[in-house]
Amino acid sequence: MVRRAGTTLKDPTMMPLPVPPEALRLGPLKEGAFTSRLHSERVASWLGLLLGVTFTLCMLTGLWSHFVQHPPSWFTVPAHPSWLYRVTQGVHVTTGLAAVPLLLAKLFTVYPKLFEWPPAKNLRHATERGVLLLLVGGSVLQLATGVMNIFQWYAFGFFFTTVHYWSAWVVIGALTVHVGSKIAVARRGLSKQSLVDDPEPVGGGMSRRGFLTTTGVASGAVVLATVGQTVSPLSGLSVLAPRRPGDGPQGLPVNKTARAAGTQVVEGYQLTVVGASGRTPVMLTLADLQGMPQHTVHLPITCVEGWSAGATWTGVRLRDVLALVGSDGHRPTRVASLQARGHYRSSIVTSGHSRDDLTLLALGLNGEQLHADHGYPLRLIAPNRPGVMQTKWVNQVEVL
Ligand SMILES: Nc1nc2c(c(=O)[nH]1)N[C@H]1C(S)=C(S)[C@@H](COP(=O)(O)O)O[C@H]1N2
Ligand SMILES: [Mo]
Repeated sequence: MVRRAGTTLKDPTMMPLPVPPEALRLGPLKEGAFTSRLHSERVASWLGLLLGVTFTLCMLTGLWSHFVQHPPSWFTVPAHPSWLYRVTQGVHVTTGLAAVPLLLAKLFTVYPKLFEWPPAKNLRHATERGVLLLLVGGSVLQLATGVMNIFQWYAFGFFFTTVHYWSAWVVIGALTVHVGSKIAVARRGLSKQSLVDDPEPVGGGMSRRGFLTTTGVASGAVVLATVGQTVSPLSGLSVLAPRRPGDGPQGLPVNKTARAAGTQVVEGYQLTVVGASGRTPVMLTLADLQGMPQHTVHLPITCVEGWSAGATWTGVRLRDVLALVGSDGHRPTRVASLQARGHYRSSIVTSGHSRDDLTLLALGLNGEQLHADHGYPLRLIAPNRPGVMQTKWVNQVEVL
């Protein structure tokens, strides 16, 4: 979008922008302030399409993750397929990361529009620009907090989950309005005709095609450098992933260590099982738990931050423990830990999971006794469930 006076277009591929009054023609408001051929509708449309696809996948999987962690009363999260959350959260984090280069390229392509003149032509135009502010601000916030969360860098002063979730709704709303108002422009930009109307300019510098290809390659490189944190065979490529399958004690990454959680001391351990009110709680020692029927399952830990790793777990079925206090697992159950503080010191298990054969209170991991950092002496492991809900250092099970 080269700024030009009037309607005398030398290059019909660039959008005409009216010029401000003489006195204001300074800096970016000057005529011809933006000369790059990359500020074109065709480039903006292609990047918009790619962003639309990555954002939609990222949002749907993100909403699913929120839903699973905060299920409404009418919904029971299914325990199967057991790998589902591993896939949806992998897609969430991967598409979010892929969107980073795409968003930067898109912002570069369209930023001359910031200096559009007049700033607001009418109410509709002013509203569209206001919504754009929310869209750009919200998207930058989403991607920045998401990336920071992956690296567990909580430099912001707010609780990540709440801000990431609510700003997602702002982005969804603003994106819907934006796509609605730009659909005609995007169609034109993506059509074959746009290649005729908007040919590759001759001369030096980067071509539009080259810019799009470079952005696509950057986005693909980001994906390859991180996707191995959940796709184990690619873990060797994952130079940017902070955690990979195989890292950590017993071949499994750790988010919170026993030291950080303050749960190293477990002398005289007992599991308290609290049934419906009126029933006497049942206390189980480690020997009691070891004396119950043992089961072995292969299930992944899937951290919401995007890493995941499969492992083999051995222990007692949650179902069998609940039966000791006369519960059939239909009521929600709180699984709590020795940890005194922290958001993830306990989790709720609903009937889809408590009644499932694969839901264990595990004593062993990959053929050994649980490592302290993996929740010794006892941890919850259930299928199709976020890592934050796989409570470690369990010392209480309570039917709600
Ligand atoms: N009590 C307790 N359990 C917890 C956590 C915690 O902070 N406290 N972190 C959870 C998170 S965020 C993840 S991803 C998994 C990590 O499991 P791992 O350390 O066995 O790999 O444990 C979960 N269980
Ligand atoms: Mo996690």
